[in-house]
Amino acid sequence: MQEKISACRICQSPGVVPVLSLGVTPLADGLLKEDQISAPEPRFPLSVAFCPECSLVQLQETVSPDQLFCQDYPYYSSFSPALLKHSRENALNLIRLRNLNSGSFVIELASNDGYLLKNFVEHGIPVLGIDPAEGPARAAEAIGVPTRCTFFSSQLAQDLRSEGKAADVIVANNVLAHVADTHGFVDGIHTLLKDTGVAVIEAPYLKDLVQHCEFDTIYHEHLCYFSVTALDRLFRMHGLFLNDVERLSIHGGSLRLYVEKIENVSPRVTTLLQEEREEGLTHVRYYQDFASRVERIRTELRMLLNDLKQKGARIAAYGAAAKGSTLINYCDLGTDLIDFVVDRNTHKHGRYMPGQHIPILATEALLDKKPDYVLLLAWNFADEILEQQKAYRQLGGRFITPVPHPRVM
Ligand code: JHZ
Repeated sequence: MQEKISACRICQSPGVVPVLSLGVTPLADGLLKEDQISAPEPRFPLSVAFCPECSLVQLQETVSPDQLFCQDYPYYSSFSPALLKHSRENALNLIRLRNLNSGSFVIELASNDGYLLKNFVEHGIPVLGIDPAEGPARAAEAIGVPTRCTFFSSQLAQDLRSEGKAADVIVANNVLAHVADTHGFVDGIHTLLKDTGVAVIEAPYLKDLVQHCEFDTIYHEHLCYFSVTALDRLFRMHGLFLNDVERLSIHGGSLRLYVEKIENVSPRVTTLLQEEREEGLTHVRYYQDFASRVERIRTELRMLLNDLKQKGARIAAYGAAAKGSTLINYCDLGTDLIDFVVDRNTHKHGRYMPGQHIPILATEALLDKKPDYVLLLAWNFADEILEQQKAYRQLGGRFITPVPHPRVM
């Protein structure tokens, strides 16, 4: 099921302007089992638009959340050591800054397999995770992170409030962009937050996406691509204030937002708002050459891989990431070019990449099969992966990064 928006997801203005189309693609996390590869796969248009009124960059289509996130969702945060480290530092920092203790309450929206909340549990701080994906939610429970397996909404927030629950800290990482009912979600945060509480939210930063041409992070799960300008307006519509912001390098460049009920805006927020205005993120012109830069990456990447293939090279890929699915489908990289994809996530092994049906194997396959080149689909974890694959590289194996320009590393 899919619906096309008729107005901006935040300000409801009808005049959104299309800026990029990535064609009609399968669902990025819809990894296939062996018995599914001969059946037709659902495919949906993947096109991005800009709202001149509130500056929100957004997908024009909404695929049903049940289809995207519930059963069989293969993303488990804990398979990425760098993400675990990043999340632990975030948790320890919050414990210190907010003086959290056994009398506090931390709620995480999209808590996945408990990768972050486990750090609060370890310090005796009561927590609740909320996540609709069954497998990851079960994994969280198994490590002692209480989890409700459901979508977060304004209704759920009201239900929790009537159970007497209210949060000192709400964490919501890489989920705000995923929700179709953006207003219901933010309203729910307002309901669930104590008057003195803080919501700490991470989301990929639109400016990094455009500057580094990270077009592969566009897929049906990501409905919004946020600037500080659009976020500031969104929170104010719900009586919340974006009081502080940090820029992070995770996932190709993200924002960490500190949102509260009492207005106390730091100069870091005003500086970013001003920079966005000066650099033009609030105007459609900023996005107009994006589509041609994306096309150039496709042409250059196909040329590079075809050239290597013609010279007799064997090519694999690393990371059965959602962004990898956008990349291989938009660039039409199939089994004629890429023999297999490796990934550490055991839930992905034995499956096939959506659309192109490239098999997914354990990372040991790189040493077993010794491909000459590996296309780095999870380029956002390049440092960690290159370090981890030292043995393969010492045998002469080379990595290729697709963005911001395809090149052999
Ligand atoms: P990764 C995810 O997207 C999920 P994806 C989600 N859609 C989102 O919003 C973004 O993050 C922000 C593997 N790996 O995390 C694990 C190794 O095998 O970049 C993953 O399968 N070895 C909610 O899926 C994949 O690569 C490693 O050493 O695009 C990385 O996927 C490491 C570090 C990762 O994001």
